[in-house]
Amino acid sequence: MDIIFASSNKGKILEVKKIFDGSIFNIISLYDLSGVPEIEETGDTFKENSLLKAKTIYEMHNKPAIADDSGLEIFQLGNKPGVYSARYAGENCSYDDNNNLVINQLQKFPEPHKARFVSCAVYFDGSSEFHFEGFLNGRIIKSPRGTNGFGYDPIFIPDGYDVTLAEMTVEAKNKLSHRAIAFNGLKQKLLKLL
Ligand code: ITT
Repeated sequence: MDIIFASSNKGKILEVKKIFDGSIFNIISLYDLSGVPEIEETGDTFKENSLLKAKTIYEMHNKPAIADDSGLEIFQLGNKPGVYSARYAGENCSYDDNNNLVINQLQKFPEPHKARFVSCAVYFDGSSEFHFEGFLNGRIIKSPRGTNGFGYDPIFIPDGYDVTLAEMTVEAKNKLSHRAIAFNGLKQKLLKLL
C-alpha cells in the first residue's frame, strides 16, 4: 500500500522510511513526486500542523498521506522553541543557528538543561484520520557533538545515555526517538485497520 510522507525534511524521511521498511506500506517521499510544496504551518499545536501537512498532500495527490510535526521543548526556556523549532533563529536559519541560539539562551541557567522532543504523527486518507504522539526526554549540552541526524540532534543527550542523538546511527535513534514511538503507534493502528 502506497502512503505519501508529507515532509520536506530529509532527516525525517530517512527515519520514517526505515520504520516502515519491510512492512506492507511503501513510503513515498515528496522528492519522489512532482515537487515539494511550501506548506504554511499556521497551527498552534503539533497536531494541527501535522494534520495540515497530511491533508494538503492528500488533496494534491489523492493518496493516503502521513505527516510529522515535531519540535524541542526546553523546560528552562518555558518549553521553547516548541512548535517554532524549525525557524527558532529566524526565517531561513540553519540548524547551527538554532543550536547556537539555544546554547546562548541557556547560559544563564544552571545545568542540567532538561528538555524533551515531541513528535505528532498523523494519517489522513480522505475518510480515516488519526494521530499518535511520541516523546523523548533528555538534556541539552553546551557544545554540539556528532554529525548524524539533523536539527537539534548534536546538542541533545537522551536520558540514560551519554551520547548525543547525532552520535547515534539512524537505527539506534529509531529505537528510542519521539518520532519512532509516534510512527510505530501509527503503523500498528494501520495494520489493524487492514
Ligand atoms: P517538514 O515540516 O517538511 O516535515 P520541518 O523540518 O519543517 O520539516 P517541523 O516543522 O516539524 O519540520 O519542524 C521540526 C523541527 O524541530 C526540525 O526542523 C528540527 O529543528 C526540530 N526537530 C524535530 N525532530 C527532531 C529530531 O528528531 N532531531 C533533531 N531536531 C528535531
